[in-house]
Order: sequence, then C-alpha cells, then structure tokens
Amino acid sequence: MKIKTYIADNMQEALYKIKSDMGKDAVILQTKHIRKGGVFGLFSKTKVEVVAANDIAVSQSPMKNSLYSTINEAVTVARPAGFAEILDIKNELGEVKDMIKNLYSNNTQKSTPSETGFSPVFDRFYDKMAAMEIDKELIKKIFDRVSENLKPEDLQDNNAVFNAIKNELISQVGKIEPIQLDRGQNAIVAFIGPTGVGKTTTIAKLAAKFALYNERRVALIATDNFRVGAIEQLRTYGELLEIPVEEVHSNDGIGKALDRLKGYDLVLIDTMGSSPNNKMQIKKIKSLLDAVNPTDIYMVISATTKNNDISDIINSYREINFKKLIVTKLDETKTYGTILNAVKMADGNLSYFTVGQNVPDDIEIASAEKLAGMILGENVHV
Ligand SMILES: Nc1nc2c(ncn2[C@@H]2O[C@H](COP(=O)(O)OP(=O)(O)OP(=O)(O)O)[C@@H](O)[C@H]2O)c(=O)[nH]1
Ligand SMILES: [Mg+2]
Repeated sequence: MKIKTYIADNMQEALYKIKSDMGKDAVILQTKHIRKGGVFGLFSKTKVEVVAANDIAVSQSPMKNSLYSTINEAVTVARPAGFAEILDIKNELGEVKDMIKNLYSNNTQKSTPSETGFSPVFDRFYDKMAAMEIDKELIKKIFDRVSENLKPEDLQDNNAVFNAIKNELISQVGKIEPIQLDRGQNAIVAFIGPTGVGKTTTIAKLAAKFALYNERRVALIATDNFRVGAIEQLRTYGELLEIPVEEVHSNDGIGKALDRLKGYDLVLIDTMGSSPNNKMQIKKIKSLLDAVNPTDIYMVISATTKNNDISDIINSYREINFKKLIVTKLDETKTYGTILNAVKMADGNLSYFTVGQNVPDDIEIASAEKLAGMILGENVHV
C-alpha cells in the first residue's frame, strides 16, 4: 500500500493529481483545508491537503464515512457516470469545501505577527492594538511600514518597535484641524451627527471658549425643530454665555439669520441629530447646509460607538461633505482604536476630543500623540 499527501488549490485539482499518480482505485484517507502565506490570516490562500492511498479495498477503509465516500466517488470517477450524478457530486463537494473553509477561517484569526513573519516583539503590540479594536488591515499596514523603516537589529528591540509604532500611529491620525478664526472673517461652522452624541453640548463648550477666553463675537443658530426641547437647550446656553441665539425653521430662514449675524466672528449652527438609517432626515440637513455653504462642517461622533456603526454613520453622512471630526465621550470608553478607524473611514481630520459633561471645561483640541499613547496603553487619562 502506498500513502501520499497532496496539496492543491482545490479538490478537483487534488483528485486529478491523485488519479493520475495512484490510479482510479485510490482511496482518500483524509482531507483538510489549510491556509498558506499571508499575514495574521489576511491574504492567505486556502488550499486542500488530501491524504490518499492505493491498493486497499474501499469498503475496508477505516476513514470511510459519508463525507469521504462522496470524495471517493469523485476519485473513482473513471467509471461511467451520468451528468446529473457528476453535478450532485460537485455540489456536495462545494458544501464540504465551504464548511471546512469557515472552520479554518475562524481558526486563522488567532495567528500572531510572529507566526506570519514579523519579529516576536510585535506580538504584544498586536494584542494591544487588536484589543483597542483597530482595523486588522490597518494594524498590518502599520507593522509593514515599521518593519520596512527599522534597521534589522532594532526590530528585536522593544523600545525601538514601540516608538516606531507610536510614530506610525501619529502619522496615520494625520493633521489636527480645530476651528481657526482669521481676523475679520465671519466663520460659519455647522455640526452634524447621530442623536445624542453631544453636538449641542460641544457647541456650548466651543462657544464659551471662543466668547469668554478668546473674546470673539460668537452667535448660535438652532435648526432642530424636531426634538422637543432642542431649541430651548441651545437658548439656555446662549443666555448663560450672553450670546445671541437665532432660531430657524427653513432654508430661507437660515439665510436671513446669517445676514443678521454678519458682524460676528463665529456663528455655530446646531443641527438635529439623525440616525444613519434615516436618509430623509440626513437629506434635509444636507439641503439646509447647502443653502448656507458653511466655512466648515464638523461631524460629531461618540467614542463609545461600535466600529460597524461608525462605518454606517460615516457612509450615510458622506453626502454632506464633512472633513472634520469631533470625538465625544472619551471619558466613557477605554477602547480608543475606533477613533483611528473613524478618521481613516471618513478620510478626515480630527479636531476636538470631549471628555465629560461639564461646559465649558470638558473639551480639548485633539492630539495625535495622545491618541497614539492611549492606544498603546501609555496614558489612559482623558
Ligand atoms: N460623558 C460625557 N457625556 C457627554 C459628553 N458630551 C455630551 N455629553 C452628554 O450627552 C448627552 C447628550 O448631549 P447633547 O449635547 O444633547 O447631544 P446632541 O448630539 O445634541 O443630541 P440631539 O440633539 O438629541 O441629537 C447629554 O447628557 C450631555 O451632557 C462627553 O464628552 N462625555
Ligand atoms: Mg442637540
């Protein structure tokens, strides 16, 4: 008896190899899907590994069961078979293939950087960054860059790898873009985003900073006629800060309000919160902002939002051409990787972090260095 292992791209190819090598009476003893190449289970190719034997009676094979008998039938395909029979066999093989593929793709998620060719020093950073829920392809991209840029001896050095990963994270975060006020400019800044993320509170914090600390002329525009109490909320902040609050109910109305506020350095527009699934509401906000043509539009998202939901939000709001992100509620999470994912998904720039409910104190200009440090577990204080 001869036993041999064959590796092929798919079952058909394996069976063909076995048949030409061992003859039509060959028997399959074992099949499995394996992954070859790739990094962290990404980009690896699924192959089939088949152990076959000849010179044994099929009925005596200890491994023969329904799954293998299907394969055996395919091996002994030399005997005449009808078209329908071949199709059945093909379909069953397809199902078996999918089952095994799923099983293996789940297992390969666990592969570590060192198993896939990176220095073992990367393993603990990978664990940290994956726990922070940074997109796995982005982690791989960061590690690739670090591996390319570090000298071979530094790739074994924990501190050198830490610093290189941190610098790469900082460069991935990119430029920070808070509100910049030019002298004599009548800046019009709008805030959009899902319900309850902290748009109105953030506007109050920014209004206070610019009006009280920077002594700029600041005004607010309330456009949310939808949620009960939304306009009153902004009015209350306006009264506390002693700055005007205009209330608008139409695209026409907002143009007139802006005309009245021409002499102000900064006009902040609050919009109604909208679920990413409410396309009509998002269209309404877009039409309002199109009528205004603001200097800047800031998307406000909460750091507590799940990755998949952030992706939905950004995709749904993409038609409103925002480029800047404010991330709120950093005080309510310890998973900071989603912030970096959001920046990449939006292809935008971070501007502010908000870190609590206190107006005006709980806001700060975002920092790429701080975010990179928090992702790597350096400083978790917000
Ligand atoms: N912990 C924490 N809470 C915050 C932060 N920012 C805002 N909040 C709270 O989040 C809640 C909602 O804030 P709002 O400013 O009303 O949110 P919004 O996005 O304007 O909500 P809608 O207008 O209803 O869409 C309030 O209780 C705020 O105090 C933050 O940075 N941290
Ligand atoms: Mg609001």
